[in-house]
Amino acid sequence: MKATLKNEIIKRLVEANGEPISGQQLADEFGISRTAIWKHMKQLQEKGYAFETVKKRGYVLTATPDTVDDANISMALETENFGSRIIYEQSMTSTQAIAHNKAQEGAPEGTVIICEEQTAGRGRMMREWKSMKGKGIWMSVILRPEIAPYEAPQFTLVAAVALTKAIADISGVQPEIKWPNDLLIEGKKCTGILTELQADPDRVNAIIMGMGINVNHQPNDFEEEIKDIATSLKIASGKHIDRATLVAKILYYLEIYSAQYVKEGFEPIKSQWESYSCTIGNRIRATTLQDVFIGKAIGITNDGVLQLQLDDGTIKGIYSADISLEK
Ligand code: BT5
Repeated sequence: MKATLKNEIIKRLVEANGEPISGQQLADEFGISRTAIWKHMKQLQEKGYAFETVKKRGYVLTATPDTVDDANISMALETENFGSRIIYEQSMTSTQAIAHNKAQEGAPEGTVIICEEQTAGRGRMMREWKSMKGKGIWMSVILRPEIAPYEAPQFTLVAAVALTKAIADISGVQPEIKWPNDLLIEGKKCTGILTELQADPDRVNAIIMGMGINVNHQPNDFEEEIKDIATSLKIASGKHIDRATLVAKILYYLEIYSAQYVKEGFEPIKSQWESYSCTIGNRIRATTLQDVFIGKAIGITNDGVLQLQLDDGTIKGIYSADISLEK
């Protein structure tokens, strides 16, 4: 779907880089009346965009709101396709739940569902995911790779690499990946990934890639239950991060790495994953649904399965688990 007209107007004013553009010029370029342009500008102002009107010469964009709305993300996008459809609301139950519905209705690959606040954000196994208003990135992306269902968990690792690179580019802080779905900074969780599937027995229809990132939280913003285990990019970098720019960068890397994965498999991405990992080489405890295994994490396979060397020397492949460091 094409970006909305309002997004196009904002993009045009950003590209003008401080040069005023007249209402007439915008009207001509977009093929609508000057009054229609004026109405769009008024609505954008209500959303928090600010314009200086330079006498007789036109509009200059002077401020954008601190939101992850579609206009703000669109103007930073560098993707071919991801993010060309963005569904944004102030408040959602869970972007994951809405993305599932949209995927079922046939939403195309790269559709983004994003909000300022989730009232029922969730982690794996229906755990709660805290999603404070205006502070983080709470988003789900619909992917439609042509892969078999058993390959889908690898997308968590693909997303982890994309997220790590985007966060490092924008905040200057390099997170570490804790297998399978956490990003940590100095041992504390800044990001959680939730990969869910819509599939037939032999074919994936959609992957719903959920990503929760603590961005501009101050230490006091975290709820009691997570204040000792969570951190944010602001706490780690000391600076306020523009969330919309970070979303655009995440989509940029996600598009590249998911296409690479579909074409070439996990192997080319694996070495990057390993370079960011804080799991490999450590003695860990892996709690699966059925058992607990303790051993040294010696690597991941080309399929993304964690290889654990148990104390009796045998190697155990772990497909899904919660892990913690073991002394
Ligand atoms: C995850 O689960 O880490 C996946 C989180 C995915 C959240 C995104 S937000 C957008 C999309 N929509 C959703 O509804 N979900 C996705 P898991 O590994 O099960 O970790 C959950 C645990 O992390 C909780 O039990 C808490 O201990 C902790 N936790 C909850 N909120 C947190 C936060 N904001 N920051 C750090 N840790 C948190």
